[in-house]
Amino acid sequence: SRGRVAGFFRRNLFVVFTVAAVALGVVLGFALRPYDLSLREIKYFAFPGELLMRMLQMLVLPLIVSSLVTGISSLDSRASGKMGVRAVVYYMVTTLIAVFIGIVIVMIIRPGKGSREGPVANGGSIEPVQAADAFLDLIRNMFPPNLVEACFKQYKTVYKKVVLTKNVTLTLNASDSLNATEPSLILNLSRVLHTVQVGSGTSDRQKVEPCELCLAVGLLQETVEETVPVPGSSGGVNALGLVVFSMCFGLVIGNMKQQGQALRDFFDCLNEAIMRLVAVIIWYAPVGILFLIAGKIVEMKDLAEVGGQLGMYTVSVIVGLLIHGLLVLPLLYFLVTRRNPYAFIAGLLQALITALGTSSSSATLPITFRCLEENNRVDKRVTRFVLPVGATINMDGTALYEAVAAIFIAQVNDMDLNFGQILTISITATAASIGAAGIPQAGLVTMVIVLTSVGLPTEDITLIIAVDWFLDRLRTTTNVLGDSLGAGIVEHLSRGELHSEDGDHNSVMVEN
Ligand code: DAS
Repeated sequence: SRGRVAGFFRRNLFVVFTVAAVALGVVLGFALRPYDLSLREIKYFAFPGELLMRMLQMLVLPLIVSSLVTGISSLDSRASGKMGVRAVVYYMVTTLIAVFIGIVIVMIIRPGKGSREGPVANGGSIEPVQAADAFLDLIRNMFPPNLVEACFKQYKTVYKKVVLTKNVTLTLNASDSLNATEPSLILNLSRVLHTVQVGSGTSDRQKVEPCELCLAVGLLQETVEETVPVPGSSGGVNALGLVVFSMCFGLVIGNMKQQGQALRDFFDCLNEAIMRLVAVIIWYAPVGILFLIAGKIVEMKDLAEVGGQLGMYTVSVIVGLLIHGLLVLPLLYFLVTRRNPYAFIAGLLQALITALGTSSSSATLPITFRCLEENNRVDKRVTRFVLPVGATINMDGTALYEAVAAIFIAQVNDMDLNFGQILTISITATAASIGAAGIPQAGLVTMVIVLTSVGLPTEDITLIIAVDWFLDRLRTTTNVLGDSLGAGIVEHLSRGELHSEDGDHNSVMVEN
């Protein structure tokens, strides 16, 4: 009936706008591709998208602190303890299921069989600019801007030479110096030392000053610090540390009965203020997502160059993510809550599309909160506790992707993995997904851990970099979906504690 349709559109106005924005972004992106915009022009064009990312990122730090402190201090330690255990068990179980699905799929489809394809093997023509810029983007997302700016100054010296020199050979001076005809090896993170030699392929190589950027890349090999941007400063705070601190702080002031009331009110008010800011930003989100998608479409390499193996690898990851995200997780939700999981997912559409547009689950966090609390009416005491932790350590999409990518690279190297190695990949893929930051392409970098654990060549990361910007969006969307369904499941399992808490609250109100 007309009334019902009108009601649907009014309730889902944002979703309708955002889906339209994604479609428009794709059309605009493809319309602009023939103009061969330079990377700088693309950056300017996509600025409205960058603006959305920065607005959301500004909210992440205060949101994580205020929601965790408020969420934990509003529950007694017994209830929050039980809720925490349920959340962590859910995270581990779903992440391991995701890894298992990934391994089964990649073993069935076997995308890596046959001779080696891909840019490194057949001397494909990766433009120095694209590879160098892919590298710069990767670094830019991983480190606090001040360190990155210092490196960029140094790197631009190299970068400028790379762009100006004809038929450039970019050699990453390593223990066994890697001589590559393309700078795609620039992503061979595990072997970069402190000098990058740039030359025109003749003997007159100029030795570039030791480059902080290589130092940063060397750090990248260790672990990817999971940083949350600090509003107004150029630094980042370690997200895991922030989550642990906020939980402890919430426990402490939760136990400071009357004395802690002022602080509890302060953080509750801060959380409320943040969510009101989100209500404003959500109007701008469709515009930002339009430009984020369009900018990426203009920038991406010709899909025609994506070889058969890479195509089958992409299909493997997508099939795995769809099975996990649209079948396994909803089934789990239904088994626990006996409710329709797809109605729950319908309420999340705005967050899922934001994850698709930003490819960052931490930037999507404010929208995820709003969808769960406003659309799905999940108890705030659950979302405030479960979401910040989930967005930091629960990444089903990333775990599945890393298992598939590692086994794909083994297949390309004609390396038969025994059961022990498959088990190692499962464990390191799970650990790498916990360690991965909720920022773009974090999963690509933590994959170094998985490859190294089974002796696979880390430079083969470059085989899959061409499609990573696209798969990152899908795995980030799966990550957000996993966190959100987790909140619904934990709420259902904790309804006993929550009602008794309500009972206590009501009884206190009556006394007052
Ligand atoms: N982009 C990351 C996220 O935000 C996932 C990944 O890189 O694997 O969840």
